[in-house]
Amino acid sequence: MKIVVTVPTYNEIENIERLVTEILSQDDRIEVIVADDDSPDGTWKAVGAMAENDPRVHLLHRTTDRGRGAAGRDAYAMALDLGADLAFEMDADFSHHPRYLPAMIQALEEHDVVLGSRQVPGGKDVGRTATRRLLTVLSNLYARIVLGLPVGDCNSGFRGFRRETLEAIDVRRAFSPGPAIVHELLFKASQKHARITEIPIEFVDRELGTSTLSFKTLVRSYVTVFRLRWLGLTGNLFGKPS
Ligand SMILES: Nc1nc2c(ncn2[C@@H]2O[C@H](COP(=O)(O)OP(=O)(O)OP(=O)(O)O)[C@@H](O)[C@H]2O)c(=O)[nH]1
Ligand SMILES: [Mg+2]
Repeated sequence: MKIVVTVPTYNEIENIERLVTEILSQDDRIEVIVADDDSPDGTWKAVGAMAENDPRVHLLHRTTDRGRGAAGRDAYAMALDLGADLAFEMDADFSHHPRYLPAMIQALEEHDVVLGSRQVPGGKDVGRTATRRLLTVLSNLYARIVLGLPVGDCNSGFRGFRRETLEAIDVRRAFSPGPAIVHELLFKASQKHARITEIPIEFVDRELGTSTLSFKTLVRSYVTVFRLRWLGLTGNLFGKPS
């Protein structure tokens, strides 16, 4: 069985080498794809050097169409091309700790999608300001209600899919350029009746590196959530067959 863990990165030089090493140490079957958008801090160079010495490390160096969503989509496409049976994604800043991967891998024996979740018993949001936590809770509630998602933490960018589910939702045609890709993939999977489960994680605030989250990105994500609902209602969520 091949397991691929994808990590979108933008300026994560302070985290990436340690993160990739920790991910690989969780399970011998894991390979890692880092999808970097030509980070000015040279994250892609560090990953390129790791990839030269370790066949389990892959660099997806993107130089056009920058964005968290587009990078995530291309990373899943590459995971499928590599023959992944299970494909995961996680942030590079250690908010998502690799130690949860074994339990998430196990969860995919009985489910199609697994989320690392702050919103189930045992899950936590550590080190964030009260304002930031409130923002998370509200945006989560918003996405849950608008999209009717049967999960607690639909904002979670720490998740895994079975190959068949990524194929069923045609992940190569995901259209959200930014972070709303997490809602897009989850909504599409639920529309395809995927069995979704959540395992509790302690989500720890970024210690090193800089956030890419801006007010503009946030507002765009809210608009995308609404658009997703509209596309779902009008039967256009999956587009026309290509
Ligand atoms: N390839 C790529 N990755 C990105 C881009 N923007 C963000 N990322 C990565 O996506 C992940 C999540 O971004 P973060 O900046 O941590 O966003 P956040 O967790 O909402 O914000 P913080 O709380 O400040 O950490 C990280 O691994 C980033 O490096 C982008 O434009 N392209
Ligand atoms: Mg983060």
